[in-house]
This record gives sequence, C-alpha cells and structure tokens, in this order.
Amino acid sequence: MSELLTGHAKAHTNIALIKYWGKADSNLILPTNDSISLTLDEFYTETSVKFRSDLKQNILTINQKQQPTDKLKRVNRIIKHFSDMWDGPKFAEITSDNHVPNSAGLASSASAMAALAGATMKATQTQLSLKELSSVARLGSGSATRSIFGNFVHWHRGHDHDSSYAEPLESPADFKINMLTVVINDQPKRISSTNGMSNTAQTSPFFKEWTNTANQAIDEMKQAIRFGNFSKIGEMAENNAMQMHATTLSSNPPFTYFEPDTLKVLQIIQQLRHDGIECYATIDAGPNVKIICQNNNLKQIKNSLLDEFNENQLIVAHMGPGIKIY
Ligand code: 2P0
Repeated sequence: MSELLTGHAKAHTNIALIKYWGKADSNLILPTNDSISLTLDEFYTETSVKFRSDLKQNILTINQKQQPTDKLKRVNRIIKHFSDMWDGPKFAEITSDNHVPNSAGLASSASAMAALAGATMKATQTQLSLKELSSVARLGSGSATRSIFGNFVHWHRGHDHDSSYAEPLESPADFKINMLTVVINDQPKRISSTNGMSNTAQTSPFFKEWTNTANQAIDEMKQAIRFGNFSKIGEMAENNAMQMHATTLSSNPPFTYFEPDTLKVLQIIQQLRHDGIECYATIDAGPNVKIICQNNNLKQIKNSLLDEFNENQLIVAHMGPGIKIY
C-alpha cells in the first residue's frame, strides 16, 4: 500500500484538582483513584501521524528533534492499538510540536499522548467516541486520559480498559478560574511521576488512606464544579494536593518534590487568604506551585509574589478546550 494515511490533532495539557496518584494496573495504567482536572488553554501539543508502508518501526520527531527509538515504548503502544485494527501499514512517522514550555513546570505527556491518540485514530480512519479515545490515550500516560476533553474533566478509574475513561463535567457557563504557575525550578524532576507513585504505593502506610480519601472527595468536588463554588473547589484541591504530598514524605525511603521556595509560596498564599484575597495552591510531582484564583484577585496575588519572585517565574493559564482532530 503506497498511499499515505495521515491524521492531525491538537490537545491541551491539564492540571488535576483531585490528583491521580497510584496504579492498580501498571500495564493498562488503571489508577487506584478517580481524578478531576482542569484543561488549560495556553499549553498544548500538535501532532501529525503519517502511516508509511516502507517503515519497519515508528519514527518520532518532537520540536524538530528526532527521538531515540528506545524512548518510544508508550508511543508504540498507541500506534499499535490502532494499527492492529486495520490492514494498512503498521508503522508511522510522527511529528509533534509541544507548546508546553518546560519552564512552566507543566507535564507535556498529557497533551502529547492525547494528541497522538487523536491523530492516530484519524490516520487509521477508526471510529471511536471521545470517551473511547480517552481510554486509548490512557495507554500512553494516565493524565492524558483527561486531556481529551476541555474545562473540568472526571477520569473514572474503572476496572479494565473500557471502564477507565474520562468525561467532561458541567459547570456554569460564566464560571471561570485561572491557574497561576510559580516556576521554582524548571529542571527535569529527579523522581518521575511513574516512579514516585509506585514507591509511594509500595511503602507508604498512608497510601490506602490517600486512595480512599481521594475517591471520597470526587462527588463533593463534582458538586462544587456543577455550582461554580470557587471556594469549595480551591479548598478541596489544596487539601487533596497536600494529602498526595504527605504520601511521599511517609514513603520508605522518604522523598519530597517540595523545595524551600515551594513552602515560601504556600506561606504567601496563606497570608493572602488571611488578608481576604482568595487563592489556593496545588502542586504536582515537582516543586512548582500552581495557584488557583479568579480574575478579580489575579493582580494582587501577582504583586505579592513579585516581592519574592521574578515576573518571568509567573505564568498565567486559563480554562482550555478539548481535543481537535483534523
Ligand atoms: C495528576 N500526576 O493527576 C498527577 C498528580 C502528577 C501528580 O498524572 O505513569 O505522567 O504516565 O500514568 O500521567 C502525572 O503522571 O503518569 C500525573 P503515568 P503521568 O495529574
């Protein structure tokens, strides 16, 4: 077959308000708890997939740099998932442009794997619902499951491939929240999310409690999102993030993603709240703090941070859309 079969997709990254932390099945990437996220508009990945009958393996180029083939394990899974379903070529040339600045301390695997799944679906002319596509994105990276949809998203942990999927959550049309990232360290983290959650699940005596508490928080967070209750969303997100990070400190050997400046930002946030300026923190598997806030307080929050940090350490992102496939 000499004809070129191509697909393109654009997917945005997301930040979890109730975090995914722990795998029930590391092969299928089934999480131990449900999670809820917010998709961000400023950060995204655009990917093209072109199946070619002359290839013996997949070729991946990210931001014009060809990637070593031993780094393609997760990419190969997604390509194979679709190419097993057709009689066409089995391997593809994949070109990806990441608009997720490393300096933002935001993960690009979520948008990258979601865009790859969407582009491959298109190239192989497979008909899947977005819900089914979210399950396939999950095979590339857990957080990619949620990047198929825009705004607020719920990832159901499920118990097998089909039952572990994401779906969008309703929120009031005029309800908007922002995410202000304070970049503390833009270097790659020492302990990947994958390893961090695995160490924690195996050794922290609090891990089971973390899982139960996160699962129990889901309905209340969904309710807060449905009614656009900013205070409730913020409070719950901050609590959940601190609970996740408590599991790393209680692991054996213990570890933490926090750095001294991480705590400095947390103290600034607490002081701002004490002064009546509403804002809340969430932190992923790295030292950078993401501040959840609304438009009316953004300027004042930035001003307080500028006493300790530079303007170029502060990055504002807004709610973003779901995947575009073309
Ligand atoms: C989240 N994180 O819910 C959590 C919070 C990091 C901390 O999802 O092993 O890169 O590929 O499924 O998706 C980052 O983990 O991990 C992540 P894998 P992933 O956003």
